[in-house]
Amino acid sequence: MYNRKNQRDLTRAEKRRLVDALLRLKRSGRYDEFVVMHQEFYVSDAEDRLRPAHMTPSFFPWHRRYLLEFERALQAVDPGVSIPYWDWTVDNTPSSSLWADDLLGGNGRPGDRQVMTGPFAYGQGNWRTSGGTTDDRFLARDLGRSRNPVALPTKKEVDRALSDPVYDVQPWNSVSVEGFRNRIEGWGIRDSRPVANHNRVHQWVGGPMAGAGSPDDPVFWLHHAFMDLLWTRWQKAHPGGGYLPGRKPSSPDSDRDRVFGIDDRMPPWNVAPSQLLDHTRFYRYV
Ligand SMILES: [Cu+2]
Repeated sequence: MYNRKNQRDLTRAEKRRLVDALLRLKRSGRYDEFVVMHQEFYVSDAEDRLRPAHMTPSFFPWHRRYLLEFERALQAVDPGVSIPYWDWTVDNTPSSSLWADDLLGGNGRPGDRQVMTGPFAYGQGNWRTSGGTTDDRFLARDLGRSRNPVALPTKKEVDRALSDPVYDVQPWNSVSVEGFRNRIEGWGIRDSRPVANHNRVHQWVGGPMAGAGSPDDPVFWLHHAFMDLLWTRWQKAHPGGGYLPGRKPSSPDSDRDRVFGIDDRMPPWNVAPSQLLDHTRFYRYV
């Protein structure tokens, strides 16, 4: 049992240890395996394949297990480290301490959006991204998306999602118009709703965070730890709610063989959502 802290409450020493552990995982090649895994499971609902990670009810449990695996890798390097969370409803500007030189470094420069400051700047020699579609190996960010500005979601927007008593609804994908899961995951492309909460944060950061190689930017872990924390808050607010669907949707639903019911085992770990509902077996949020 260990704690996950708000990143704004990390001490200097804790930031240093986290950064060191990230850099050591990168050097060993382990870090890039996690980027590849995220790309591999980034299946969209336009594809006729199993969909454990995105546009799907198992968005929360899949990412919980994914973060746990990553955290175990970090802790193999330094047992005192855990993944902090970034509450972007509060730390919502490019001048938040998150983006300082002692943690994640700052915004990308104009032009190629290359991050020039902090431990993950290409020029420091310790961070090559692996998931990009171009040959560029530098970490890029475009905080606020300069060409087509976008704002981080507000507490009000998050609270609206948290107040939905239903976990997820048919058709269990990116066009589910109600339900906590897609209100937080935030797909809005196909039915002209604005991109919301989780997805809007990926857009706001830009660079690799805007695509399937998003874990190439270490802020990914802090963002998804906050998603995980929001899931715990929703569970607490709606004790009778629970994960849905209880079973795979039955025929003729086209998503029958693509989404995971509560006891269906998710790749690549072969664990079911039901085994991941209680985070207090692993860690606590403080
Ligand atoms: Cu994400």
